[in-house]
Amino acid sequence: MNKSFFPDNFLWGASSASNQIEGAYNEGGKGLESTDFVKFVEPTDRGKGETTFTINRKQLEEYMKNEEKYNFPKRRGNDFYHRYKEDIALMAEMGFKVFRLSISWSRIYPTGFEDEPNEEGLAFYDKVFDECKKYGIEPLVTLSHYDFPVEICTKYNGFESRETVYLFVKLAKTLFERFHNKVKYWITFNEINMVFHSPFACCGAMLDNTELTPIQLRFQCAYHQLLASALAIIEGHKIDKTMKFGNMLSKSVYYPGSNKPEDNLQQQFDIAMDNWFTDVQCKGIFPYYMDRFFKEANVELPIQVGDLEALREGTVDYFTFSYYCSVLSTLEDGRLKLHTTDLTSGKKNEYLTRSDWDWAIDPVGIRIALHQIYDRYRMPILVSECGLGAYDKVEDDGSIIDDYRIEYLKEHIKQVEESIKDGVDVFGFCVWSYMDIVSQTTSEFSKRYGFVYVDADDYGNGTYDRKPKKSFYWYKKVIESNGAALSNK
Ligand code: BGP
Repeated sequence: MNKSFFPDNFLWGASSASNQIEGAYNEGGKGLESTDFVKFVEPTDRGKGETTFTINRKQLEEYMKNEEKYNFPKRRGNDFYHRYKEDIALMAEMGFKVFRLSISWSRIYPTGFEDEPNEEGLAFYDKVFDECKKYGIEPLVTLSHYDFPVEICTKYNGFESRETVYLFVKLAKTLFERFHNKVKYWITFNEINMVFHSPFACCGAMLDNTELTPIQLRFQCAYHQLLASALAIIEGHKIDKTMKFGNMLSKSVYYPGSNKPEDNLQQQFDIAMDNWFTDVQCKGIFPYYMDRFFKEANVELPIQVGDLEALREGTVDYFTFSYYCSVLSTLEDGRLKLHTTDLTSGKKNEYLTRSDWDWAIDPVGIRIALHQIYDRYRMPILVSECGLGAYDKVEDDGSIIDDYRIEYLKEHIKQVEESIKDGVDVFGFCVWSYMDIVSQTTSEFSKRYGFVYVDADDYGNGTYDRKPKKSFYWYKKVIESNGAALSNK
């Protein structure tokens, strides 16, 4: 067997988000959340004004009035709420050391505005953490992963308002006080920089529910999340010094679209925009180049007295990021621009193959990402998401032979190992996802990421029974051997 270069106690596992797995959207005292109103759009209708990731105020009102007319898959998830015991037992069978999950805000504070938390919601997560503990699995908890009590969206336009910062800190304090003995690792916001793509998904803000320009709205929401993250970390450290807090970045690796200096400049700009978030979260400072950008884009950050001190104090203890693919940066019309489109648009890299959903497959990119991050921040890093969404086929004998997923993961994890050999401090790797779950961007069930097949379709048909795929047994061996068996079939 090959030698392993992964450190002892390396956190092997997988990730999830409450709105994509739990279902039970109206059980246990839970309030309605933003993702309960993101409908399924038939693939043939996509791109015809029908968005799958973002909704506006007008749509939200229609969906609230006529709920029964639409298919909202995130209300169903994969039924984790009822099957968490079975699911965590499967994770344990694979040998997971860590399970990343998020807390549904509206399970704890149904509208966000209550003074007292919903005990039934807290009790549910208590049971989940206890179940993890039973198998020695470390829970890694994201406080906010793309879901917001819907009243915060309609009333405050999500993180446009500073009031939402305080509601979030109230949530964070409640969770830290309740769970500090059960949860050591926390992440404040999932993919904080995705506000460029979807202010609704990332911050609960709708572009037609505001007086602000789209760019002011994006940066105002982002600023408020950075502040909320820092304030939560300050509170967390006061409650229990042993808790560790991480940021999270959606890390697309940018390559220049050509060797034209202008494309290199755009690439540098794209990286710089991501660094704006992480410089604040990791170093507590704003990078120098943003002053000019804000001035020219007419953006004003709503900084108040005491904020800068809080941002300096509430920095993170470790770095996390999701990585799925690389993208090409090209400068068009001679103007540097913010990357607000999705991962499939723009020029395609001729050297890379693409997934069923047209995302470039680029294992070397994750090594580049790890170096870019470590070189700038010198912090322990955990890869909080990486995986392949694909159509899976159930064979006549019931098996699911997902060799393409094994290949994808194998090549990416090998590159993580290379970076460890290079000297990067990586302490964990979470695959997206542990089993099939509802897709975040398209709300499909047929975009499958898991080691375990779930018998469900885009419309909620199926038994929701679980069945390990071939990759399940492969990952089990990888974990058992602490990475030494990576190349095995
Ligand atoms: C990330 C999100 C996840 C997840 C993943 C895959 O951006 O943090 O929630 O779903 O992307 O995306 P999708 O489900 O759209 O394929």
